[in-house]
Amino acid sequence: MKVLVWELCHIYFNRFCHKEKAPSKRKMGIVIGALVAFLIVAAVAAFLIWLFVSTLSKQLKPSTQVFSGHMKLADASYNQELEDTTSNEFKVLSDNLEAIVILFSFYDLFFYHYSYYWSQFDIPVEDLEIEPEFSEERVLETLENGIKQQRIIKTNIKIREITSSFTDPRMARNPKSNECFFRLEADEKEQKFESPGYPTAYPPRSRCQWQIRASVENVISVAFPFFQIEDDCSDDFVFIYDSLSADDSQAITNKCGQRPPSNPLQVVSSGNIMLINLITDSDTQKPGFAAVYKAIPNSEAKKCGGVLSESAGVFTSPLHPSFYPPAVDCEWTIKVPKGQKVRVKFTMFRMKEPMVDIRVCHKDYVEVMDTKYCGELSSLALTSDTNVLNVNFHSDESYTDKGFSAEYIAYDPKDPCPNEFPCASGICIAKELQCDGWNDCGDMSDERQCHCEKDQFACGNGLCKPRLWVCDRVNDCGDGSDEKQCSCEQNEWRCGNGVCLPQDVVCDNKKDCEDGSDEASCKTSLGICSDFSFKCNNKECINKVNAECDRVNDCSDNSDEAICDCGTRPYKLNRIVGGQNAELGEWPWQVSLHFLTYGHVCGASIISERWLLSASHCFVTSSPQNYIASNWQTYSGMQDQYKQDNVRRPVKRIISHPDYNQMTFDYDIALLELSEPLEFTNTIQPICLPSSSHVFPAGMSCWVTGWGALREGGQKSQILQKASVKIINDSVCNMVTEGQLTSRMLCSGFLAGGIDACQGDSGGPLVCFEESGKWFQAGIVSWGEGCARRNKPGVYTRVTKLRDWIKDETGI
Ligand code: 4AZ
Repeated sequence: MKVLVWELCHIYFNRFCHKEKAPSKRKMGIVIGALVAFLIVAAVAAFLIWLFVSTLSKQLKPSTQVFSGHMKLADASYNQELEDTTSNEFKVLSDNLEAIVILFSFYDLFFYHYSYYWSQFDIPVEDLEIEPEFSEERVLETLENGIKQQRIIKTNIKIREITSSFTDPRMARNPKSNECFFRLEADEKEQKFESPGYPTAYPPRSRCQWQIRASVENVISVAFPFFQIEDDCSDDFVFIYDSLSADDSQAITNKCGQRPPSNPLQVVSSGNIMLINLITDSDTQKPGFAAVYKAIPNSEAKKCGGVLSESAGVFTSPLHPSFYPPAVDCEWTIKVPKGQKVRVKFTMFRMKEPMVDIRVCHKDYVEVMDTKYCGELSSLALTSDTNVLNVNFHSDESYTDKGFSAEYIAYDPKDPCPNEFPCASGICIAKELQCDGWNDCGDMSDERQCHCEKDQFACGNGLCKPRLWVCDRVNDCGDGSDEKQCSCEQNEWRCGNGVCLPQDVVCDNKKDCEDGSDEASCKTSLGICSDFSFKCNNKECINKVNAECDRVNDCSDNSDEAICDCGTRPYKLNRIVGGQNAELGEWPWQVSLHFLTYGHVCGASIISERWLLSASHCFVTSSPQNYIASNWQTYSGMQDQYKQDNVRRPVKRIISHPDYNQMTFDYDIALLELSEPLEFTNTIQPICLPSSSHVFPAGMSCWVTGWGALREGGQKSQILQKASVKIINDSVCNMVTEGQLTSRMLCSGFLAGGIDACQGDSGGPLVCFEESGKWFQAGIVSWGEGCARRNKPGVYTRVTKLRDWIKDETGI
């Protein structure tokens, strides 16, 4: 303890060195520093991994700062004897190290354990108040000064490299304790380990570590076939390091939540060591994880790059879709015949790291033609200037991710897109999509320099948009010009359909505009009830858009937030760009309805354990058989029609809306009561039903899902499909459906065509994600003229209009 004061002077410079401070030792708060050393299996150089813990303890509020890092020992070859703390080899090395580390100015150093090197400090409480920061920089600076001074002492050990970073104090393990600590040796055979209490539940406040090592020419691969940790990463999480200490500069990843089997966590180290930490603080009981680990040859794990000279091909980051290893560099040279060029399209791109500015990409990146790309990109397509294109991939020492998968193709620059339109980004799109008002290229190049047709509006910025879209309250041009000429006089209010009314009609508790827009968001008219207010159970009215389940208690009886266990998907999902196959658990409210021996016929959505929502036209047909409940089976938690891992429930009762009209498809809604309740799981969850006042505005992007036909007149899909579609303005919708729209219907899709629901999707949900973090069902797939045709969007049953009927029939 005595030397400690001197030591702190060194770290904290001279502010602590006043002599009168020294006697206050007894009043000192406790500052513990631990140096943890581990000698790693390395042929020519050994590393010293250290963990420095300082507990800054004020009388009532102790706080802990943990610094960890590693030192690389040059010229100290690895020797098995070093594993044994009683061996002479260990003693010699530790004595030498101690001599050096003392110069680092940390005191009370001693070896505790065969693998740990540890030290402890106290800092006077009053000094803590004087000196603000016990910073990463200061610790590192002190350590580096020590290295400089090591030259003057006679030892045959050289420290070549040293790192220091702040670490979550929960990651500091008492080296004397073997509680929940495991040392694993990886070899080519896959072996298993599990979190404590798996698969029932891990205990709260666990601090577990798995140190994995392999022989020197290998790296370590760890996959988690099962992973279910609490959703909030600040309480419970798994932290994986490319090191044997919790050194943030060597972090591979930090994960919590649940992962479906289609998106397992799979990580690889850069060398022959890895540390896995499990921290659990919450009392929430989750099953934890099951993991498998093995050693893979270094050369195999980091194999990447090369010359690609085929006219088309695919290349990926190392080990994709598993996480790529840290510290890897790859270069691909795509070389196609002279006169041709190369187009590269990234079908998946994910290199996300904390604290990285994606405009700079100073950590992991892909570099193409002098530009670095990182983060998560949904569309990246590039074209070369010549017949050669170099693609470089770099991963640094910390944090890795799934990486990328890319397709390339050689093309003739004179005709880059035979029979298609060439976007500036290099991708090709159908010719008809040029100048149709939609940004199909993703870079707007298909919408520039267009000559606007008669039925198109010339935007101020040179774009052409369908005239139908003018004054629809959606800024389609991007510069607002399509909505400008629609404005009313200064003291007037413009309704959704363009009609101008005096300003005082707004929030006067009377619906003046046909679409009710004058009463839709009247925050100030507290308590006044209109058709557009949210009605609390106690009859109070909330004049706020989409007040239900938005995590704000608006009703004094809290009924707006009472039934909100819905609209969430427990699984953390892959985001693969391009594909339209849904993942298992991505749409956990989606149900497949099978009829007699016909297999899948219609879709439905789960609204409670006992009730499904679907379309009347699936049940009310020319055949009475369709209305017999026992002829139907429901499958929940399904993604693949041919897989059996789903939950079957027979139907007890079908309730079709009494006003359903077989001719017009008005009131196309039905409820199915299940004969046995569902149990909610990761893949089976209810969707939120919107209140009757919920607004899904025109232009909003929503998702439609189903196993319906992949194109008009085509086969049904085996794998659940998803499509992002936009809510279409009602007057536009009425126009394109030639007046067939009723107030129980809404349109969604694209006037340009191409994306739509189709036969077999009927009864399935159209769902929209709200800012509150929940999914709400806006529509039920109902009808449309064909599928994905131009100016023929899908028509859906408007759930908000039939919300009260659902409540009357089911109580939900
Ligand atoms: C159908 O026949 C169907 N394009 C469903 C949706 C649409 C068309 C047809 C919308 O079930």
